Amino acid sequence: MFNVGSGEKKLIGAAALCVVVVLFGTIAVSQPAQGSVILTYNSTPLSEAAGAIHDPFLGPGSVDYNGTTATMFDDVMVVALDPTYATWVIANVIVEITMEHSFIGDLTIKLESAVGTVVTLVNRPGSGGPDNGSNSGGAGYSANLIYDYPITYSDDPALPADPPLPSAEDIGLDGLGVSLASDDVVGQSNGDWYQPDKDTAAGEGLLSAFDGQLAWGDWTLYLADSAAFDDGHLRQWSLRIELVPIPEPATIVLLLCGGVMMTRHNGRRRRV
Ligand SMILES: [Ca+2]
Ligand SMILES: [Ca+2]
Ligand SMILES: [Ca+2]
Repeated sequence: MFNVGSGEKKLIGAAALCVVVVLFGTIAVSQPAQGSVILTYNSTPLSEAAGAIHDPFLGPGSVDYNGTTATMFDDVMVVALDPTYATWVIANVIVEITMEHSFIGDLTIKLESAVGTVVTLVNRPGSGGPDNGSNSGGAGYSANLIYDYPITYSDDPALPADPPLPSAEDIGLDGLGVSLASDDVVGQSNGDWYQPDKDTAAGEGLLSAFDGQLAWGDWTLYLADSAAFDDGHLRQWSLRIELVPIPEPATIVLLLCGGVMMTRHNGRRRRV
């Protein structure tokens, strides 16, 4: 049997209290659906000319995609601060893109959050080429995107998981895994919801990478075309952002408990 002094008893008591409070805090925090809010933002629609996505070899003055966002077509959308949720953080992001293109396998699309995290939504689906703008690795899928069939990118685990959303790398396949024809429309004869591309060389394929961030500020959609012939246009995109409150009570208790334990621990060491 251990002899426990009054100091140790207080320490054990504080630790036990912390465990209890943290447990309750964890339970509260593990229910993000309670008290979460979903905010939706739509970008300003672009004219045909303003939404033209650069196709390589278009001529003097053009900048070919080289794998950097600086060489991609970009469209910025402001997610303005909502004072009601100023300190809430991202729990989920879904993005819908309305565009047209006559060869989806040419496309690389990325989304950058307000704090600068870049996620690759799709990288030349059907092509094993690297994410560097080179036209190597074979042609991708030849099916088309049209304005009437927007495509949604999501890795929300709460969405139907049976079957799970297909990877955007398979966006040009029908339900049987067969390539769509070159004049078929993605989302018309196959699904219009996809998980971000897991094929990307950049390894940035999860929208959950935004979780825990503040949403306020400029979000940027980037698009690039890595193969000559066939091009397209962006018209509009939208963000569905789920926010949850920062788990303040549990966080504060955790910090307080940590401080108490450290103080007592250091105090004991100093007396030895
Ligand atoms: Ca690919
Ligand atoms: Ca086509
Ligand atoms: Ca092209």
